[in-house]
Amino acid sequence: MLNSCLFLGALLLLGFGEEAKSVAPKNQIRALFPDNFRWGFATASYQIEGGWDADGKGENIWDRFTHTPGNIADNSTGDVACDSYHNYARDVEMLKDIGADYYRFSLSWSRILPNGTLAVVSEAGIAYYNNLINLLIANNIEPMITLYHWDLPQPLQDIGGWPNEALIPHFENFARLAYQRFGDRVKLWITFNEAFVTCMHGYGYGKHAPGISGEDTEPYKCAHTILKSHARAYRMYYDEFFQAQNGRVGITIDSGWYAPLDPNNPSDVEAAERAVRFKHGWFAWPVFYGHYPDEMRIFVDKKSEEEGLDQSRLPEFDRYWETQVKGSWDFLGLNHYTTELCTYKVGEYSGWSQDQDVGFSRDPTWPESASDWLRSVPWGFGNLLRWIKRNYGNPLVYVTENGWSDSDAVGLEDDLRVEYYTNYTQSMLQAITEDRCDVRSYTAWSLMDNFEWARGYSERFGVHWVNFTDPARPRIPKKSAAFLKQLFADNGYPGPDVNSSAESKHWKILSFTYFILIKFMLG
Ligand code: GBH
Repeated sequence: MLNSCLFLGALLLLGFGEEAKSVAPKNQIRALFPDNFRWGFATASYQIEGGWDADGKGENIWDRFTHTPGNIADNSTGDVACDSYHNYARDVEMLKDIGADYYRFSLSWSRILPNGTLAVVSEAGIAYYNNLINLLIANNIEPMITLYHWDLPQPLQDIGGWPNEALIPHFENFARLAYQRFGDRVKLWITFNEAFVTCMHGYGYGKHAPGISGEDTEPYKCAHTILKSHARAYRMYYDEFFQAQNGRVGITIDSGWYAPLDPNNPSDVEAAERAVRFKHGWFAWPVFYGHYPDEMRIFVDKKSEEEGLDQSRLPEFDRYWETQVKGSWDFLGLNHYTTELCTYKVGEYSGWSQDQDVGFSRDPTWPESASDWLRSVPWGFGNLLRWIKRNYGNPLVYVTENGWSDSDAVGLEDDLRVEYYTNYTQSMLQAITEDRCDVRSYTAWSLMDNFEWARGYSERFGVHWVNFTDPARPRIPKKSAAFLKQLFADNGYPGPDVNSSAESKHWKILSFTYFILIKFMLG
């Protein structure tokens, strides 16, 4: 009798145990981010401001590019965009309401310097940013400024743009003016956003302004100028401003995660590693170590030689620039969106995309966004963070962008975006709590729908929906805004964690079973 009772009890335990497990959220970590972890949103000047020729603003390469028919998917422009030039107070209200700790926005160089040079300084342009900065601070939201998010003054393109090293002193002058005029209140500076995109899409593929195609050499030259310009802006801050202003300067580098197509195939594994080095390493390696990654050096040098060139297409930093560029960071800004699969594939022509001998693909089961390049692959984020920790000695990382696109039709019920944010922040949380990656802030892209470059308004990344046909450009919070508001307020995913909640259930079932058993035995 006793035996059969125990057997019954054990069965009950097993059965209830299973049930307890299945009600727990699947694969979710219940944990908080570190106490000092910070949350924010990002935008960029050309994508939101509009006011393209307001109050003396000069023309930039995106004005020129969008005003040339055929360049933008829906033939749209950023002439008005979200009209934040007139609506910045509403943007601050949204940030306040959602509980953002900081706001990452960029300066329109030609709004401040209409010709790109110090020849003319626009006080109206400076006033716009002063008003925004002051309102943010009054609302307890810290400003984080990106100096350059792709909108080069047209006159500087007219002298050759980023492939021309003559731009270095121009950028240095612009940066100095920004430190001078805003640095008393702004303590977080990002020199460049995604130089990769500027160089490859702008000067290689020609899909972004200024629309130049010349993959073999132009992007490499562009990157070289940008890295030097970044280094100058970084060093100059320390020489001229740091003592008085005590801010921090970094650079934002974009990278996907690159995984081997077949993890059991060593050449796929090597291809994936090479892909991360060609993408993230192209910019980050010089910033940390003063030179391009060895793999890039070996591959591009070899191909250049085979092409019969007397010089490698990948330039080199001389001793002076090596010491300037090396160590030019206080934090590493990281923009991450997606993952690609890699295999060994000999390049077909000359240029960055072919020099690495990698073929890229996506797993068809990965959820699709409205952007053909963007799939949801949350584990890639954690892997990239761990790769950064391993390769650069666990640097301080600010995630400066991460986000998801959908189409017009989706509207306010943006469940896929909520899912993306959930899964990606979970992957980051794991990298922080379990692998001790030094990530200290997370910035969602974007505060609101905006001008998505070559895709116009056809791909929406915002957590606020913007009506682009209404002159007032009203903004309405989507489901994802409510989700992030909660995440920010909780600083993670609180609650009894999966194990302990299952455990407490376990104890209840156990005592209940023994109660029945004892009752049975006593008759
Ligand atoms: C970031 O780029 C940017 O910093 C931000 O401004 C942008 O809005 C956001 O992500 C979302 O895209 O139009 O076919 O030439 C992320 C990397 C690189 C992805 C350029 C889109 C253009 C594809 N982006 N790419 S195409």
